[in-house]
Amino acid sequence: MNVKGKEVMVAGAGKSGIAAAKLLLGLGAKVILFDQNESCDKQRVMDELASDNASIMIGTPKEEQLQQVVLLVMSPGISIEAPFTALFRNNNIPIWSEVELAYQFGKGRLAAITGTNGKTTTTTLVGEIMKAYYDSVFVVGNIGTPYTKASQLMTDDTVTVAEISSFQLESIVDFEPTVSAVLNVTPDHLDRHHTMEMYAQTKLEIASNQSADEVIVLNYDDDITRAMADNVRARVVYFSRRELLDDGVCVEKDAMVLRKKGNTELTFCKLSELKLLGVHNVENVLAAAAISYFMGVPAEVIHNVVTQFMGVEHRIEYVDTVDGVDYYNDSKGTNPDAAIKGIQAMVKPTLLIGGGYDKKVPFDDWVACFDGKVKYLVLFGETAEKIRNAAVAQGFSDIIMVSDLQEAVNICAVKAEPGDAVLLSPACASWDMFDSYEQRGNLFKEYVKAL
Ligand code: UMA
Repeated sequence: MNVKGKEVMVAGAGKSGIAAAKLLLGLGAKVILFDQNESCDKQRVMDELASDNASIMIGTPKEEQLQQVVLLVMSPGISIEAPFTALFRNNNIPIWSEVELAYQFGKGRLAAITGTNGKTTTTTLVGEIMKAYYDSVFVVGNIGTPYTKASQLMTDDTVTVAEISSFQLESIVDFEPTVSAVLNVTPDHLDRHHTMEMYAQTKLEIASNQSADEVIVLNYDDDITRAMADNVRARVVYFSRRELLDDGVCVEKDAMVLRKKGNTELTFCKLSELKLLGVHNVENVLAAAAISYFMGVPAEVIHNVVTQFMGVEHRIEYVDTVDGVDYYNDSKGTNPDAAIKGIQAMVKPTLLIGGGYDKKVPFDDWVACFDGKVKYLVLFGETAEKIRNAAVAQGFSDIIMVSDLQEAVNICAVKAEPGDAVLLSPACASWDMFDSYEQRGNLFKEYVKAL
């Protein structure tokens, strides 16, 4: 689509909306940004865009404002079911997600990674591997840097590594990764996607335009992702932590290997060489090795990077030891499955801080994984009551209700004994009380440092 001189609307004036608007302005479009939040700082947005071809309005557009509009670009935080989208559909105006816009005007090859959990670690690791082998590499998407920020900097030799959320996949059109990956699908974002079937279907959109000469990396150990193989055109490469696959990337004795037709072709690394903790990270490294290998990176380069990789911020991140108590920040544990990985990685008696924005998912499986390890469960936020009920129903009653994160940290410091651990792993998004999981994690670290 040629947008030069044309009117394009962008929904949402957050990170994605601003980056999308800047890309469109660079392409010569006239951009009308709109945001439904009354407290959106219009001046700040206009200062950032710094263009006479940009304008911003609060609220949603009216029919009469759409006369000249050729495209609507959606920020990921806004559902494709938002009532205003009907107006655009009725006027036959295409609706693209911000990642579709980035893809349309980007260049080079793309590795796109989705899944409920492990996306950020896997994307970061694939990014590191790519940077060790290729000259022009961008790591973008849900990880925090909008994909549209990089589009105009790309060349035909660029490799883009994109973390892609289900939100971003809702309105893709031509988006076509060279290698895609779906790491796992467990309950999350059901307030937006309604059912697990619709959530999984949205995740599988990542492969909807891939052809037989492209690759999709799927988790063999997850029933939902394993079955996705039946509904894709791309060549399927499975990874498995649990089974010795005839074809795929898996664990053989103490090594991560690539197998073809029942034979071991090559070894990526030994498990004992990894610096990352937890079995979930074995899965992330298997996936990263598979994605990178099929993006053309030799096994020895993959070996060098995965054996040096230390993990990402806000994911079971060691913060400090205060009075003999270890504090860990797992603010990125934003759903029950991620939080299960958090508690499973703990080796000491743990005071667990949880609760947050209500995504309408059950907490029973999380509580079932406490496994005698949780000394106290400290709860705050929108879901505190719901989690307390789930815990009590399973006979767990060492629960402390607090009003905010600061109080949670303080009470943990009082209750913990030397040799214990305190883990912030909320099993919920942060949006009831914070802007983002990063803000929540950074505040946790500040409160710990101030103890
Ligand atoms: N807004 C509306 N109407 C709505 C909802 C939001 O107008 O119905 C406006 C808000 O007022 C705000 C703007 O939209 O001004 C925010 O847009 P956004 O929610 O899309 O947030 P961005 O700042 O653009 O950040 C987004 C991703 N956020 C979400 O998907 C909610 C970031 O993922 C991502 O890093 C960033 O784009 C860059 O690509 C964060 C996230 O929480 C980490 N993702 C979810 C997750 O990982 O579980 C999916």
